[in-house]
Amino acid sequence: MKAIVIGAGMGGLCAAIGLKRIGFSVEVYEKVREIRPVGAALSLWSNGVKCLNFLGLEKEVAALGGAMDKMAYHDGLTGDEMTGFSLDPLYRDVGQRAYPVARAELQSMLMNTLDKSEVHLGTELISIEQDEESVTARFVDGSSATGDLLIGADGAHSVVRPYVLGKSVKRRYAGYVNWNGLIEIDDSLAPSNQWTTFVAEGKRVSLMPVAGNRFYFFFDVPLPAGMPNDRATYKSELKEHFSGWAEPVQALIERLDPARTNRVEIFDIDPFKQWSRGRVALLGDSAHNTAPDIGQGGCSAMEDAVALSIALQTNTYGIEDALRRYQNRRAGRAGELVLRARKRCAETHAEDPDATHKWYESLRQEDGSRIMRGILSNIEGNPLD
Ligand code: URC
Repeated sequence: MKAIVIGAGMGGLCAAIGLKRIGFSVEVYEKVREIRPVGAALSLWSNGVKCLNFLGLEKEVAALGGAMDKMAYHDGLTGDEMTGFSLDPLYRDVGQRAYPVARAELQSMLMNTLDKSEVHLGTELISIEQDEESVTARFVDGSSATGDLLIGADGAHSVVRPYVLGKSVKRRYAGYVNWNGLIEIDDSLAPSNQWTTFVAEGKRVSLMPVAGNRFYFFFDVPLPAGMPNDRATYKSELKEHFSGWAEPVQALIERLDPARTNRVEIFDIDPFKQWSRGRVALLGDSAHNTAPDIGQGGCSAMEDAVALSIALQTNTYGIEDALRRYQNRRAGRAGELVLRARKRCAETHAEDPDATHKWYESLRQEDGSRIMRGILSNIEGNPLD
């Protein structure tokens, strides 16, 4: 059996690794010559880590993960701690730590797990054809690839998605801009083993440890879409948006390197249930483009990869049946996470200022149990609980 995977992002590579493990041969096709993720890092909550463990990458992911032992919220303006607690009870409940990781490092670790000959960079898909026997992908350069199935792991702007759905879907602007990057850990910014978030005015600033003595940082600011994106003004814009905020936030803005900071307008897509068409199925952002507000986008793609290999391990009734079972197993859960992220996004970014004010008040009463219950409910329901 041969699988054609379109897209060499995290989802596509994990799918290829999973399919190889069940004996499929794989060919991955990626349109760009070099993958440049839009985010500097990402949260691998315990469900994502379990998926990588299942794919045989336990040691590798642990080596990339930051020591996120604790979590805290601070008032962005005064700097006062609103709540702070150990994440250990959560990790014990689910049987696995979480690992924030640098995206580029995760990407190259996954890439190195495959043979070089299995990944074709700079090969852009233009069309798909299938019949009872096989599926063929045709590429811009005139080449083509034929296999038993095709996985569309080609991201938020997927070309495979309209093929599967028979129509295009619109992305929805989530209402905020996210600046993100990596910075050397320094205790004057936040404790080195803590996920620290400063909140006020419907904005937030967050620092998460990743391996190599670095924090992943991100700033969220509710803003209209389509404003100019100019590196030269990142610092002055952030200084203005966060004027009057606490000292660690000012120090972070001062120290960040605009040349290596990303500015991303955040979009998501209304969940949809049709992920497969015959021998073709969607996976990762092409199937469930989410806002990053619960840190589940990458994890969900990894869950897809594991569920796909589990579904395809049994193909008594053929590939189409296995892909339909994969779709039926995944679409509900992944869609639910998209909607949860949307809900958290609304509360964090003051879509309703009163609700956000109430949330700030509740953080001051929080001992960690309510927040950990929320995170737990995102983690549970994964294919490897
Ligand atoms: N929660 C996360 C978030 N990760 O676990 C993450 C968030 N990354 O709210 N936001 C973001 O950009």
